[in-house]
Amino acid sequence: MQALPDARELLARTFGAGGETWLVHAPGRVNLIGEHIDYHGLAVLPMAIGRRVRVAFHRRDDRTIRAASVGYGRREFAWTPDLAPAAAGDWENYLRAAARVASVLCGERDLRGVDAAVVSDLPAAAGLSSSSALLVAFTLALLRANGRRATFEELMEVLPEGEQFVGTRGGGMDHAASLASRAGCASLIEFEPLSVRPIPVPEDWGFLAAHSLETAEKSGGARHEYNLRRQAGATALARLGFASYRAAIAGRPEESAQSLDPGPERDSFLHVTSEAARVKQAVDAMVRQDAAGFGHLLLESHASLRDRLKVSSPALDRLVEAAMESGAAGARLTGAGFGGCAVVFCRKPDMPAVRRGLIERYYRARPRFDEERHLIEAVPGPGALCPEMA
Ligand code: NG1
Repeated sequence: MQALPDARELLARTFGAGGETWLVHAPGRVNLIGEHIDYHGLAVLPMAIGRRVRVAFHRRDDRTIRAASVGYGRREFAWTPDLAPAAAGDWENYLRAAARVASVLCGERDLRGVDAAVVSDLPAAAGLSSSSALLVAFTLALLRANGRRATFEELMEVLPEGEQFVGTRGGGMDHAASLASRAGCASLIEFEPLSVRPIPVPEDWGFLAAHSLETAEKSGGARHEYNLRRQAGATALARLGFASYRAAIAGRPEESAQSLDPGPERDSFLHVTSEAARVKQAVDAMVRQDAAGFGHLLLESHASLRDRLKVSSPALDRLVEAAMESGAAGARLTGAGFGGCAVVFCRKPDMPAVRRGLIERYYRARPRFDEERHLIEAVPGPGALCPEMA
């Protein structure tokens, strides 16, 4: 991968020296387990990673927002109360979503825009939440430019909603992980009520985020499919007469599912309820340092995403298989699916062999492969609100 420009330097080069320069960061995340269940209010276990979006900015005296990003170009718009989306798929939508979110938190009066440079070492559309990291980082920049310090809870009230501006009816996992993760820990994120419990990752456990080399353009084609999965799960719940998935899980979900017709609704219901149980078991396995048990749960999660929710792809299935053939303890697709990354879990001493095996078995035949970009060691890092990110 090309060396990234320094965000401050890009800011000065694009918009001039300006006044005081501020910098905010927001990391991407890899979800270890708990897929396609956050939007049903169920707990998930992601961790923030070292790769992140950085925004360097100057505060302006008017309500104009100007931003530049290498590879995505320059954008400019007026920060008005009634911001509408830009063209579908345009990165300006994340800036506009951040402006909407920030104006809810700041109130509408006397808003100050920014000149900003955005730099990221997170591959886009890869299931590593580069889009949420951009939304989080740009929101924090706008808040800071307006002297508003928002709490984690306040941000979580508005960020997931803000993302829907880009067309995805997602959950809050990515924003919570990007904001509140702790270094060295995975984050058990619960919703209703919102909480984040850091779960220390055993010292000798390692994770790779391995790209399938097929992109998951969630603001484009995969968006519709993603929303259909959410819809199917919600319809199944309503048909069974449960008020929430928590209530369904408290009963006997496997038996309840029998009264649904075979098809996407029943499959979604079974995926969601079984995945919720796997998250709990995975936390226990991590706390007990039971690598074999944890790895097995990742494989079960992948099978459920592939066979029931049908969000995997032949490439992701092959990648998971290649990881296991290479000595991994477990692997599964991570994020929404439809392409993007798999998370590969192994003992740290086995990581070099797993990496080599993946290159040999999966990437060798794929010339687009760039190790720096597509086979990333996911080291559990701090979230944007952690003191070490200030
Ligand atoms: P990705 O596609 O990795 O950003 C999406 C959602 C998550 C969650 C996962 C599936 C957004 C911003 N993110 O993640 O909330 O639902 O899919 O588990 O919509």
